[in-house]
Amino acid sequence: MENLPSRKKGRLIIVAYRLPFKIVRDEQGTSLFQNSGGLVSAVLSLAQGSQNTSYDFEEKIQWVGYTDNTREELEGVKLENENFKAHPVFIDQQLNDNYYEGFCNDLIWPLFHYFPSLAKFNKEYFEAYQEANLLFYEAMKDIIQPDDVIWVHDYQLMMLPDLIRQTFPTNKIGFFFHIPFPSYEIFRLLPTIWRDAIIDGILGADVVGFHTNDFVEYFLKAVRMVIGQGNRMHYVTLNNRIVKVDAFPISIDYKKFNDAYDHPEVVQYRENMRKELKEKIIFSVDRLDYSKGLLNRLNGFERFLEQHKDWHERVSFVMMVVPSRDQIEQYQQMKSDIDQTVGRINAKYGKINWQPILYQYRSMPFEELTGMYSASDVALITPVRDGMNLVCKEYVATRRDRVGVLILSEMAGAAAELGEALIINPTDSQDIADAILKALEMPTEEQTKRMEAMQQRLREYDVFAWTNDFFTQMHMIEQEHDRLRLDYLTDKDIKDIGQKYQHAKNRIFFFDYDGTLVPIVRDPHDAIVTDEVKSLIAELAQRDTVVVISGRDQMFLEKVLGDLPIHLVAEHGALIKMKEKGEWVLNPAYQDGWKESIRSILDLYVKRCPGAFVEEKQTSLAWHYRTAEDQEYALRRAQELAWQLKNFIQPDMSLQIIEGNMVIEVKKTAFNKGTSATSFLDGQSYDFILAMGDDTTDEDMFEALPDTAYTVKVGDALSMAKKHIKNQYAVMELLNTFKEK
Ligand code: ADQ
Repeated sequence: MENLPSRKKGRLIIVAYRLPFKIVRDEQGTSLFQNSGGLVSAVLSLAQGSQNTSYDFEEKIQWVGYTDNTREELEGVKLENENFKAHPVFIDQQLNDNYYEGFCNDLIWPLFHYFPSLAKFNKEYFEAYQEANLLFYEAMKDIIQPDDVIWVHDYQLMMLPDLIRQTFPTNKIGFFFHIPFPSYEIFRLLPTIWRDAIIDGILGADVVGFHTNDFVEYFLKAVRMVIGQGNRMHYVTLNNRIVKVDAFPISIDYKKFNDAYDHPEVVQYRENMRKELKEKIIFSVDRLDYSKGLLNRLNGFERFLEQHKDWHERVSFVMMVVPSRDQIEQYQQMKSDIDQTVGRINAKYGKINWQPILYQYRSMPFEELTGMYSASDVALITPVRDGMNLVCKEYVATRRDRVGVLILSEMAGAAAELGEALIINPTDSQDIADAILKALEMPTEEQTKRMEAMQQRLREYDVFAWTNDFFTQMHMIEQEHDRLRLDYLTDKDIKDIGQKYQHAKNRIFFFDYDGTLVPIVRDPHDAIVTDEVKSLIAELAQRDTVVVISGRDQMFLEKVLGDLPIHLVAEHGALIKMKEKGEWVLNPAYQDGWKESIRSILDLYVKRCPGAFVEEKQTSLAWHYRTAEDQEYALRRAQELAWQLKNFIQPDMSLQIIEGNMVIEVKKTAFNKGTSATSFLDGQSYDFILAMGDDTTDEDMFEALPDTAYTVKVGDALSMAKKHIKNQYAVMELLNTFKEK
């Protein structure tokens, strides 16, 4: 990790759909019952500072969230306990029905869990979602102070980060997404305006977190497709800021679950269960939800009973389901399907003294939950889609005795971390049945070996490490912002540069071509440098060293600038013409033999996009779409192409994709404008260096040049250059100041 400056001060504001405590009013007054969920303990650890290396939060945690109490009920009530100060958001019933039950749970939840047929695309839902997000913003806008760090949670608040950002441009905002972010094929089912609003909303944050790398990739693809913005190492560059998108797999309070094993009540509960139930216990616990694969699980268990009569009367499957969202029709239907299936299986296989499935529809207190975890031989966790799934982590953490077998769906985010579990496909009943048999027959030593490996991982990355990880990223993005800036050259700067130039003895200029020496035009062939610019460069070249570094090929550069006494660099550093030698030389780091496979992909996209064309340069391939007939369509194709190339190109191919202005280019990674520029400094002692460019590829040059260099970005995209200049005409004005007076 890079060196971090000392811990930052400020308050922490959490925004989540719900407040962290239930507010109960009776004759005695008002009581606050604090939740014991994972997020609450994680956030508390942040505030206590013990686990958090980046921030030193002051005061109590401010928590903004919905309450079902009315404004009148809470009039004059002190909404705080020793840890939290609550800022309630009041949403009236009808709005909440359309917002929370509707847009959140009747559209986003099913769609993002890959149940598009259950998703309801109601216009009123979307309007209510916007309105409710605004209510959250209204509830917090008056409490935000300059140093506050804001952490927004989950799919109920996707538009909130941008709402805050509009008025509070400098506050640090984090956003964490607790459910799967789906592949673009699913995401694009949302109406265009909705998906634009969701992506814009989330990108208001500085750091955007998901549970797994897959979700990160899917989100980045959605960003690329919706706003046309790519990313560099998970950083998305917006006009004047950057957003870091990364995976932070949420975890649990490992110690709390591990310690529970020896708690007297838990020990008692475990012993009772072992006495009362059969030789082996299989256990599952979830909220009632179609994403949790409850019916698939029952089918798998039934298949097991059908195929393994020798296990009849020896195994009990305890299935606990927590009531959830039972106002929604699909959930009611699912509950009745589960009731019926359990009834049918028990009737078919049960005996007077044996009920194969013990099913209960209720919540469990912590001691009972951990008692069941520690009594069970097998935990059977089979979601058909789950952002992470904490139940499987809790099961592993509770097993202080280091035995027990976890059967886990490959569709849970947690499967990426818990490879020692028996990983199954939840839609395949046979797979589940086979895993149950394997688990019941697994020797104790093997159980321990697998359990220990999983425990070690969870012990090291518990929920406190998770929050620390997130806030370290929040802190680091501040440093990153300091590196990238948007400062325009002032008249005074120009005067200072002019004076430095006059006093320097050995001077060198690096110029990009398109967008710097010539304006960007529709047809690249028309970008011919004017006589005025040429004479300015020619004059500079009499006294100073001038290098033009471009992505263009050598023929073009030769045609437009070949007659000037300057160095020319073509194809981002692959070909160099030194002015003294006057001939083009291939960079020795270049290796051929890669173009064929890439060319066929680019050609395919030419067929798919009328007007686009492939340019084959000596050392790179470029797919241009500036000339495409339908620009909007071409942009979508370009985004798809970039995505496909990214998936196709393996690290050992040493190829790089450059998304330039209306062009996608593939080239070798062995050189770039940075390595090329610095090669001109080797063995020389320049006391005046000035580099100018407008393209993303010029960033390599800005980064590589020494600190003493003047680096100037043309345009207003965030850059590593020290200064910005408005456009190509301003470049001319600047160059004019170097003219001999
Ligand atoms: P959930 O869909 O709620 O969370 P999960 O991660 O499994 O799913 O968390 C459920 C929690 O509820 C666990 O802490 C569990 O102990 C508790 N629980 C379940 N059944 C219970 C019962 N009968 N009685 C008492 N407690 C019970 C969403 C996403 C997940 C993601 C989490 C956290 O859907 O994918 O892991 O957020 O980001």
